[in-house]
Amino acid sequence: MTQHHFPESFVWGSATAAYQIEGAATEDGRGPSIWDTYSHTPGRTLNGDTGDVAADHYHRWADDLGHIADLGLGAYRFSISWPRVQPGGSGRFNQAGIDFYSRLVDGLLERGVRPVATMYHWDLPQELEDAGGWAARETALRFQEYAAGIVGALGDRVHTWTTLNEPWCSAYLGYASGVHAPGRTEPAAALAAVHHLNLAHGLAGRVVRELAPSAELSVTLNLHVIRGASDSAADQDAVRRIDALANRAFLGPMLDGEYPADLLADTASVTDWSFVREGDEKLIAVPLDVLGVNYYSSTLVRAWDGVSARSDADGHGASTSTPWVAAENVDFLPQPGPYTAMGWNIDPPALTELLLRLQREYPSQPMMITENGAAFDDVVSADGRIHDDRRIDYLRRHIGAMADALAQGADVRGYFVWSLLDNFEWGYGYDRRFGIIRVDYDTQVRTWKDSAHWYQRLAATGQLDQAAK
Ligand code: IFM
Repeated sequence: MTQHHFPESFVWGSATAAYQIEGAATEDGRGPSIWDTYSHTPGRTLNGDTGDVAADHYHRWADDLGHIADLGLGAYRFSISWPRVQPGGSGRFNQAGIDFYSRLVDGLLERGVRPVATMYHWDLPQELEDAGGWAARETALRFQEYAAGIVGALGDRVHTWTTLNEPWCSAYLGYASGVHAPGRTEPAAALAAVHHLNLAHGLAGRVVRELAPSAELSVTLNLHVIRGASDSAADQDAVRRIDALANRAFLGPMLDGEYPADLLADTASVTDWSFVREGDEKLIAVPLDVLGVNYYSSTLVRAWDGVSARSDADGHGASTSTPWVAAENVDFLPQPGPYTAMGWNIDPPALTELLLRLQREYPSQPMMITENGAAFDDVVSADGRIHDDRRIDYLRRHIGAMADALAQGADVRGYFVWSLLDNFEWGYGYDRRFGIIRVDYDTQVRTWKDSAHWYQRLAATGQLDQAAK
C-alpha cells in the first residue's frame, strides 16, 4: 500500500455554510435572504425543507467549536450570513450579527483553529434580489460595502478571507436552471451574474488587501473536470465549450485578467457582454494568496447532433432547466458508478488531474481543497454508531488523489472536508447527509460518525494509510 505523507505545514480542516447550519432565521435582527424566500416557496425544496432551524448552530456554536477542537483540526471554514450582519444588503449593519461572528472567530482562535471566513455562500439579502440580484451591477457594489463592514469588524483575526463560494452555482443554478435561489431561468441574466459575481470578488478582495493586510485572500471555485466521450474534434469542442462556461469564465478574469475569447464567442447569441466595463477585468484580477478548489465528481460530454436521443445526465437538471447557457449542442453522458446519494459519480483520479492542470496553468498559485466529501444514506446501528465506511472510502481515495498531485508538484496547502455537520443540502433539504458528524434534527444531538474518528486520526498523524487502519 502506498504511504502518503503530507508536509508538516499541511492544514486539515472542515467546512460549513451559514444558511446550511445556523437556523435562527429571524432572530437578533437577521433579514430575509433569497434562500429563505426560495425554500419557503412550495415545490422548491425536497419535503418543503427550509433553513429556519437547520442544525441550530446559531445557538450551539460553542459546542460545535468543541467538536472541531476534539477532531484536532487546524482550520475551520464557515460563511458569514450577509443578511445577518447587514439585513437589507445595504446601509445599516446589525451589531448582534457581527457579534455572533466575532464570538465565533475568537472561539476558534482560543482553540488554536484558524478561521477561514467565506463572505458569500449564496444567501443574498432578499432586498438586493428585488432590485435585480446578481444580474445587476449594483449588487457587486453593495458587496464591496458589506465586505468593508465585516473585514473592518473582524479584520485579521480571520486568517483567510474567501470572497465567494462557487460562483458557478450562484450564477447558473440561481439564474439559468433555477434549481437554486432565486430560481430564475434567464440565460442572459445568468451571464450577467457571472460577471457581477466576478466583479464582487475583485472589489471585496481589494477591501481585504486594504483593511486586513496580514490576512490571506482566497476565492472558492467548484472547478469541473470535463472529459469528452471520444477524441473526435466535435466531442473535444464540446469539452472546450463547457470548460469555458464552467471554469474559464471565472479563472480567466480572476487569474488571467480577462474573459476567454471563446466564451464570449460561444455565448454571443445570448448576450453581447456589454455589462463588462472598461477596467473591470483588471479589477477582478486581485492577486490571491490561495485558490480554493471544491471537487466532488467529474463530467462526461459529447457533441449533440440535435437528432439522436439525448442523455442530459449532468446531475443539475433536465434540458428544460439547464444551467449550461448556450450549450444546446452538448450532451452530458451518464458515468459509470459507484455513485454517492447525490447520484454523483465517484472519480478520485479526476481530482489529481484537476490539481495538476491548475498547477500547470497557474504555477505560482498555491491551492487549497476547500470542499470535498460525500452524501450517503447513513444508518444508525444498534450500537448507536454510524459505520459510514463508504464515506471513509470516498475520503481516503480523494485525499490519496490529492496526495498524488502533491507528489507530482501541485502546491496544495490544505484540505477541508465537506462537511463538519449534516446540514441543509439546498434543494435536497435534510434528505442528503454530508456530515462527518451526524445531526439528529429532532433533538439536535451530534454523533460522530466513524468517518469523524477516521479523520481525527488523519489530522493527528498526517499519514493517510495509518488513518485508514
Ligand atoms: O452543500 C454544498 C455546499 O454548500 C457547496 N458545495 C457543494 C456542497 C454539496 O452539494
